[in-house]
Amino acid sequence: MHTSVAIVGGGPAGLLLSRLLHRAGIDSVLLERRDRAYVEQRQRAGILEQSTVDVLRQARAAERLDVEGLVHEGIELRWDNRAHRVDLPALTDGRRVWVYAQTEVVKDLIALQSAAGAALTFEAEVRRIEGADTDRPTVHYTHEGREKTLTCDYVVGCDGYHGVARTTLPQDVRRTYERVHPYSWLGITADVPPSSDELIYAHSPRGFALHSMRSPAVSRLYLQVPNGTDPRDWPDERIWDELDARFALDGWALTRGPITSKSVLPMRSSVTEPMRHGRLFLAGDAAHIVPPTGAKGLNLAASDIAVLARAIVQQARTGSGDLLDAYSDTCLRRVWRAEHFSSFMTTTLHTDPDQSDFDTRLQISQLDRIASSPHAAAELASNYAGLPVV
Ligand code: RFL
Ligand code: PHB
Repeated sequence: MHTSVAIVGGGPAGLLLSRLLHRAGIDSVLLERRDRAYVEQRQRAGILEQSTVDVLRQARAAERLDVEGLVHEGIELRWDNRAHRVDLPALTDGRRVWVYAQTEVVKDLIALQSAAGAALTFEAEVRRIEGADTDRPTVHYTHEGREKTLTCDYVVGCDGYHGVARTTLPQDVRRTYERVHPYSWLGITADVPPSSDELIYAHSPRGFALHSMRSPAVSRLYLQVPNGTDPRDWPDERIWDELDARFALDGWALTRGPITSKSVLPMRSSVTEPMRHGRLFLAGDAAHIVPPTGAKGLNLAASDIAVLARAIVQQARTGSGDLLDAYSDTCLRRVWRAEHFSSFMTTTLHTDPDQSDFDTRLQISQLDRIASSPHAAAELASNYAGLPVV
C-alpha cells in the first residue's frame, strides 16, 4: 500500500493533520495503536488557546466547540490568602482561551474524518520506520495479527513521547533536552459544578493546586503530590480536605461532589531537535513535552500541525520545499517559548521538596509583581493565551 502521508499516532496531532490534509485533497493513512474508544476517552488536557481554536475552525472541526466550549477571559492566581485575576483579552489585544476537553476534540475529529471516509486505522501498531532519508520511506506495522507495510512520500510521527518516531532519528542527528520535575499531579474529575467561573492556579506552603472544569456540571482539580504517589493513598475525603487547605481564601468555599476519576501524572519537560530528518517529521508530544501548568501541550501539538500541513500543501501545489525545510526551526521557536513559560509557571507555583524559605519568598515576590505590574501581568497573559501561529 502507498500513500502521500503516513501518520503515526491518532492523538490530537495525528487526527488534526489527517483532517487538514483531507480538506486540502492530499491523501494520508493514519495508524493508531489503540482502539477508537480508548483514544476517545483518554482524559488529558482541557484548555485551548485562541490559535488552536482558529486552526480547528479552519479545519471545519469546531462546530460543537463553538456551541459547547466555554470561553474564558481570565485566570485567577491565588497565594497567601490573596487572589489576583489576570484579564486575558485586556492584556493581549483580545486573545482568550476555551475550556473544551481534549477528549472532545479527539471525538469530533474522529467523527468528521470517519464520515469523510478518511483512512484511520485503529489497533495498528507501528513497529519501525525505514528509509526516512530516502525518497520512499516505509512504515512497518501490525494490524489484525499480521505484519504490514505502508510506503509513503512523507511520514509524520505523532505518536507521543513513548512512540517509535522520535527514536527513528539517528542518534548522531538527534538531541533531546530534558528536565524531570521533583513532583507529580494528582488529577480528579468530580460531578459537581465548578466552584469558580474561571481557573484558579494556587500557590500554597502545602504545594500547588489547580481548579479547572470540563463543563458547567463537571469540575476538574489537581494537587501537587510527591513523585511515586499511589492514588489509592488518597481517599476522596483526604483530597477535598487538601484542596480546601491549598485554595484557602476568606469568603470562598470549594463545593465537594462525587469523584469519578483519579490519576497521577508525572511532570516532565523535554524537547527533541531537530523535528525533521529527511522525509520524517515529528509533531506534538513525539517532539516535546511540557509540564501541564502552562496548559500548552495540546496547543503546541496543534500549532506544529498547522505549520506542517501548510508546508505539505505548499510542496504538493507548487513543488517548493521551502516551508518543509523551515518546519523544524519554525516550530522550535514556539516550542522553546512554551517550555520557558511552562517551567516558569511550574517553578513559581509548586513547592520543591528541597525548597528553602528564601525560595518561597522569591515565589511570593514574583506573584506580587504580577499583581502589581501591568507589564508582568501582560507577559503572563500573552504566553497563557498563546501567540498567533506564524
Ligand atoms: P498523544 O495524545 O500522546 O497521542 C499519541 C498517539 O500515538 C499513539 N501511538 C502509536 N500509534 C501507532 N503505533 C505506535 N507505535 C504508537 N505509539 C503511540 C498513542 O496511542 C496515541 O494515541 O500525542 P499528541 O497527539 O502529540 O497530543 C499531545 C497531547 O495529548 C498532550 O500534549 C497533552 O495532553 C499533554 N497533557 C496535558 N496537557 C495539558 O495542557 N493539560 C493537561 O491536563 C494535560 N494532561 C497530558 C495530560 C499528557 C499526559 N500524558 C501524555 C502522559 C495528562 C497525561 C496523562
Ligand atoms: C485541565 O483542565 O485539565 C487543565 C487546565 C489548565 C492546566 C492544566 C490542565 O494548566
